[in-house]
Amino acid sequence: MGVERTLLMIKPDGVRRGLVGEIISRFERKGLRIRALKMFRFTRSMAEEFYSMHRDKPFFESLINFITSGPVVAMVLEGDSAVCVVRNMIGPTDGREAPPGTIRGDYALSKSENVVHASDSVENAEREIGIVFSENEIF
Ligand code: FUP
Repeated sequence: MGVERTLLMIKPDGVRRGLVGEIISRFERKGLRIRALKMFRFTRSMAEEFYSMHRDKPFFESLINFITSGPVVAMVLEGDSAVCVVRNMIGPTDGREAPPGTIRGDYALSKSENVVHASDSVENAEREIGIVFSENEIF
């Protein structure tokens, strides 16, 4: 609780489909502050570190292939209870099950290509922000 920072990332499918502006505007309208923002492409080793908790999962290889397939747009969002608020706004992992009104519910029809990523805890947020951004890129 209190003011938190979280990492929100528009995945390669979201960038390819031209959803960047639409997605960013949802978070701005909600009242979250953008503290950092950039477009970049994951290297393989950076992606493997980012998703290290999934290393032993059967979908790991396809996840790494997908997340390195094109540029992503990542941002640090800040606000009251930001981790939980942003997770609720993106919806559950599988776009087929995500309710309408959530980003995945409105734009995804897949569990693997699900448009966005958001940190699931304050600890993971700090870890992920540290992988993606350097201190002088955060305002
Ligand atoms: P989420 O926190 O909702 O992004 O979901 P997870 O941390 O469980 O999974 C991270 C990513 O792995 C998902 F966004 C997509 C991918 N994944 C699959 O491709 N297949 C699965 O069965 C589960 C996850």
